[in-house]
Amino acid sequence: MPPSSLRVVYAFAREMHPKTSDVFIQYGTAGFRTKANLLEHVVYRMGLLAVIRSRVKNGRTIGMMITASHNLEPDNGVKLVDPDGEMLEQSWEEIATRLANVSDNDLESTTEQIIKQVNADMSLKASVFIGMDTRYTSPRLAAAASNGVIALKGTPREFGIVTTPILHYCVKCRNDNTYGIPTEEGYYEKIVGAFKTIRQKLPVFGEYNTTLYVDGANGVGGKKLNIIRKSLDGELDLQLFNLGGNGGKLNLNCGADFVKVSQKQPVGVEHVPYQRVASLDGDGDRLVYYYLDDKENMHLLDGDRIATLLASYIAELLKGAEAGDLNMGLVQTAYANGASTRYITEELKVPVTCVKTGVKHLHHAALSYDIGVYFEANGHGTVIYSDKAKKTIAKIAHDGEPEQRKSAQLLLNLIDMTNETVGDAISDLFLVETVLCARGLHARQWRAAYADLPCRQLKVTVQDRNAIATTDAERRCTAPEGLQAAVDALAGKYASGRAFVRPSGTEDIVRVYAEADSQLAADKLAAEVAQAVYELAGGVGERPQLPA
Ligand code: 16G
Ligand code: MG
Repeated sequence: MPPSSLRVVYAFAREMHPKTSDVFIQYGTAGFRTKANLLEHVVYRMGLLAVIRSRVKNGRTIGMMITASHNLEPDNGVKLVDPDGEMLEQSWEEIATRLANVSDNDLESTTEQIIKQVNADMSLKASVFIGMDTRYTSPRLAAAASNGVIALKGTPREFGIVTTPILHYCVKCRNDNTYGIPTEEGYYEKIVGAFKTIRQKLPVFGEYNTTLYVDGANGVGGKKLNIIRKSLDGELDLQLFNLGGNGGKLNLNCGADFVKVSQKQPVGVEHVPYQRVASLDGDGDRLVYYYLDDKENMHLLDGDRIATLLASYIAELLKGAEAGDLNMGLVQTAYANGASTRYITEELKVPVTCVKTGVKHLHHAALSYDIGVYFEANGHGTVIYSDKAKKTIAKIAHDGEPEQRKSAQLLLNLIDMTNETVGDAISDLFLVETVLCARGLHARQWRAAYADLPCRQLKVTVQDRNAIATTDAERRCTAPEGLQAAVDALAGKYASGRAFVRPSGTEDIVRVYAEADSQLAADKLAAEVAQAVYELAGGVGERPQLPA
């Protein structure tokens, strides 16, 4: 494409998606995320970048997802999905940030520079899949994304309202047709189809019951489960709450993030003692479970629990299949409860890697195992299987002894049920339900595997959150001076005390995490560390209070 045709890039910007704000915006852990009214020009420009990226990848399809996940309704965001359905390559984050922040007048020349820098052949075809969540600002932003794609003569395809993981899945399938059919229906066929197949083989027994309550966070995940529910033929009795009607607000006092962070039950869900409830986030890529006991105490089953449940079942099947040469590992972040890490290494005897927050880091680390199980404590995660693992399991399923074959075939069904591109609440929900059913477990028994250390998370507002620098997978901080020593001294006062501090990648705040052997101790430790952050890292606003 001759540079002169880049003029249309400017024309679209000026006429339809002008930059109206000078606030600097950064491509963070999960793309750009801020107030929706500051995003239109950013999303338009990401449409441009998606086309350039598609051409650099020889015309393979790139994804764009319009969502702000678990944030409240006024926010929105955009992230790019690479051809294999994974997050945008990290080296492009800086390019995305640059393109998002230049003035409209410099947009044409910056676009040209980027095309040169990444060596994109602009004569190639380009294809971009666009999805959005249920926010009322999403359609407008999706249109801006399409215009960006069109401005550089790429081909946009709009998927409408889909979960983030469905979009990732479709991108992957479009570029690798052995993975599945790149449509929402193709996704249901594969994932729900595998669930139904496995249910035929595993009769319901023991303490497992087929009723599952679901908190849909008033977002897209619950809506999709409502479609799936009708095709489940009674294998699973989904009772859905927070589907977005009846004045329910997206992620407000409900959803996976609310449940995990506040450790409170969501609004809008009917409560029956000991009934297990699955809570999704707004864009359907996180899942946590919980139940209330007869005194209304909440018992949370978070991403750590899901990881251990899945890993132990996969290990059992691998043993049954006698696929001993396949190694499995688990990837967590600093937020993983210390008790879970101990259980995985000492009881399950599965190796654990700890990495920085953000799916791209977990996914990357999980690739180093034949079978990598990765989960953040917040409920974002999946299982990925190497080609070697898939081939070995398929071979045993075909040629093995009868008992080996049975286990290997179950593993193949599990692989089909898994969205390997990214953490997926719907796929994870079916995986969890499969393991609970296979083992005849009640949620209480699932929870009995180990006892969580009580924990607390807090936020602190500071002048510049980047003043906090971390190392060792965010478990220690190297700046500002004296902060780590203060954290060490505070944590040392409590039995099983552990705490860390990190700048958020999605909000302009610093996060504090603490755990200890009692809830009161964890609450105190978190508050004391928050005070240390406030004092040593330039806190603004009210000083954090100690618990009464
Ligand atoms: C994003 C990340 C999530 C991470 C969270 C941390 C992806 C797809 N999502 O939502 O994995 O846990 O950010 O947020 O990577 P924070 O940096 O604000 O704590
Ligand atoms: Mg999400």
